[in-house]
Amino acid sequence: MEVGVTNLGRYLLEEQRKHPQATGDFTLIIEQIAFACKVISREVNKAGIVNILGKAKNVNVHGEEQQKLDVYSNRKMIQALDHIGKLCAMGSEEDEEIIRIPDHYPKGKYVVVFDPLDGSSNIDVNISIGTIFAVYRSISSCKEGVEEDFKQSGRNLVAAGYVLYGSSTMLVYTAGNGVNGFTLDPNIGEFLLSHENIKMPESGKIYSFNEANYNRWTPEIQNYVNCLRNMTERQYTGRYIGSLVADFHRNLLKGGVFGYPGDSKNPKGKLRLLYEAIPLAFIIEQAGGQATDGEQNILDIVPEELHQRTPLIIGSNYEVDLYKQYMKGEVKC
Ligand code: P6P
Repeated sequence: MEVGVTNLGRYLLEEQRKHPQATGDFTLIIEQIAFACKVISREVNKAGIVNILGKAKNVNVHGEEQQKLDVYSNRKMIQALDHIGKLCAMGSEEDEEIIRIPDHYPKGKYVVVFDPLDGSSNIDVNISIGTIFAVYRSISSCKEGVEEDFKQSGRNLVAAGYVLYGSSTMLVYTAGNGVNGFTLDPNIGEFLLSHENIKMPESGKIYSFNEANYNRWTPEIQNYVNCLRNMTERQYTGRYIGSLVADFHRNLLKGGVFGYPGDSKNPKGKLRLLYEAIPLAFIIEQAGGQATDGEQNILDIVPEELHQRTPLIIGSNYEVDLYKQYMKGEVKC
């Protein structure tokens, strides 16, 4: 498809036409997510001007002080989706409980989970942040008992994507037929196809770990990172932004590995399975890479509760395969 003049709406319609049974429900969901993220982008890009910086009064489910933009972004995502009649329920990093569709709105056959503004601790220092989302088909009756809708592995995903609020605002998503990137032209308010059929390099030269956690890692993880650091034939460089979407997006385009493993203080690591690891794992697998928790493919893990954490090692096949070999003690540098 012609890059540069294809907007997201046209791309979605072209894709929809490839599926004769498609009703347009999915197309509308993605368009509404894109709309919410345009609104979020506007606020993120003026946060330094309008006094939207600083801490919101309350804290989120994880005891972290909610930045006002966190709260705002969460509200925008919910408002964009709750009334369209295509969803059975939603799940958000910012809400402890499942978000039900109000009774006065019709329900639909999809479930959407999202981290409305990941990396929010970076807002005040003007570092790129992002929205992460994933779309499932509902498997419940969608009356009560929708909890089971959120206990689906990534193998059931219909779509997953993220929006990166960086030097430009970019939406990257997959519906299981490759990964495509759309860059927001703020002058016309449209996401334009800019990165068609993104493919992850088989290997890279970037490793992205928070090495401040080094002393809490297992010896196997320490050996792996030391190996990358000392591998003279490949000359790795360390890059760590501390904003998952930004670290992920750089590696998706350039190759390499991002890791937030478990450690002696947080055995399950810090990142969330349902609305961080699984969506990114779906994207990376569609782009030719892979994601593991160290023992199994992230996409094979069935979530047991909305906010559970998981170790996440994600990136190019070479670096992730090497990690798995280190975890099994099969290799030493
Ligand atoms: P640490 C940001 O708070 C976040 O959730 C992710 O965006 C990021 O990858 C991670 O935490 C950074 O965590 O412990 O390295 O600051």
